[in-house]
Amino acid sequence: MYDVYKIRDDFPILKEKVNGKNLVYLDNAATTQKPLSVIDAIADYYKHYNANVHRGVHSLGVIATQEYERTRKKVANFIKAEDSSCIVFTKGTTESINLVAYGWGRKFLKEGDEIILTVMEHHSNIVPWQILAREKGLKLKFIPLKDDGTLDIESFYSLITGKTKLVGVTYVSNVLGTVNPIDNIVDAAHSVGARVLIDGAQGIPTIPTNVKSLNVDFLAFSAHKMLGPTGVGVLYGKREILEDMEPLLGGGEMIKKVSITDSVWADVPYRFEGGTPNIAGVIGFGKAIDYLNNLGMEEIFKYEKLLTTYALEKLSGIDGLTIYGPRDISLRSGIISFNYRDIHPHDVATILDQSGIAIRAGHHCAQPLHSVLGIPASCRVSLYIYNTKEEIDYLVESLERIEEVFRSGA
Ligand code: C6P
Repeated sequence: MYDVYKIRDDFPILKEKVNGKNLVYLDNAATTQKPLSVIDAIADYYKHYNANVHRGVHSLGVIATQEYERTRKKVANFIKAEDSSCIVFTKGTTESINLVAYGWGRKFLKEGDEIILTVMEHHSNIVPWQILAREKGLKLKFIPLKDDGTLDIESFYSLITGKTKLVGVTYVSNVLGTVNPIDNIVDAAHSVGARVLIDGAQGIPTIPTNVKSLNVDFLAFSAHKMLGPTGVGVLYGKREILEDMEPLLGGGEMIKKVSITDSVWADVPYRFEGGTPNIAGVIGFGKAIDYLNNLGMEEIFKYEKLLTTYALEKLSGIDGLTIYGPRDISLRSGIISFNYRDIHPHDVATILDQSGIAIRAGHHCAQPLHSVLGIPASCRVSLYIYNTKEEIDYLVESLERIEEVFRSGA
């Protein structure tokens, strides 16, 4: 196992003080912190070889293009994709899912076709489908939850029909931490000829993943939730599916030939990367992947399980604290949402902030899930590679103090 205290030195922000206290950053599901190697790679690009990609023959343009494309190969290796042409750079998971909706869905779906999603989806994997459903007359169906916060797979089997054309499921819930059974879902969807889109925003950062053995058709994820910069995301698609898709953005970079009457699209993946991309961000993302690979994804996965087990045990000991999501560690990740007595989640987060602790409070862009849970909002702690048991102890102490503050009316 890697030495968590040692790797913390690689993250300059972890030495910051917030409200006079050491920063305890427990909002990793929103975005993770960045190691120096990522920050330096971005600065290096601007300092030493800032140029556009895939255009110039001059030396800087060649270096920038090589570095940009090197990240594409790293991403392909990271998720064990067939090859790097299956990797499309976008600006995040949201754009990747929209690209599937409009590049694939708008072309291939027709009135009466059905899409199955889950009630635990982030808005990013609901709203694009609602827009398309309105445009095309599609039917959206939702897999419900069981009481333990896992998906009701039996219901899923009964929702799936010959009309199902797409099943869109989050790998890991950004609220419950539930890890979904992707292989069962893929098998059932493929048995009726439906495509499968996995929202990997919260799964890819911690679960060692092989897209070939999972046999998913699409996988979307964001660099910023796995040590990389904001403004960079990935859509993985099986090559034969990408080749049949339409671009989302028309413009420079994504064409082979343009006349005033018509255009011919570039090959995949460039067809989907119209305009100047986030070059510095993609290069920085390459360093983030190096960093994760150096620690080892299996080790990261194990450490997250250890820390999550510890956090669940400690949080469960707090009187009046309700945790949502599975208790079985094999079914969940390091995202833990809860409510504390009848104290509003925003109050909890604001008071914890006074102790230097960053957590998220609200609906976490998953309002349908909160409706199912029967709550308007929740507090959310989300762990990552650099968090420690001591930070969890400090969180627990600080939560217990909130109770005292409220009881004393201070
Ligand atoms: N969830 C959270 O605090 P973007 O913003 O495009 O990088 O990722 C969107 C997204 C899609 N799916 C899931 C499961 C997600 O968790 C997110 C982002 C953040 O939970 C910000 S709302």
